[in-house]
Amino acid sequence: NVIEETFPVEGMTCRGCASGVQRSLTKLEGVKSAEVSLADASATVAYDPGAATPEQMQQAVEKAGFKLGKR
Ligand code: 9UX
Repeated sequence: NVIEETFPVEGMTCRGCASGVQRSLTKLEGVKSAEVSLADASATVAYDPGAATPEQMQQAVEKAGFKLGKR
């Protein structure tokens, strides 16, 4: 089971930031793919809700230096 959700992302100022957010999300178990938009300040994540939670994504993104908000 894979669902797709879009979350707001705070703090991205360049394309490198967006890559960093994408990398930290896709490293997570249960995250299938992540599409991060610098222009929209958002991350669209395809994930298995039984294997990954938005809370885990928030922690991973925070470690990378950014903030993932609630959808
Ligand atoms: Mo460069 Mo974007 O440090 O943080 S990747 S501004």
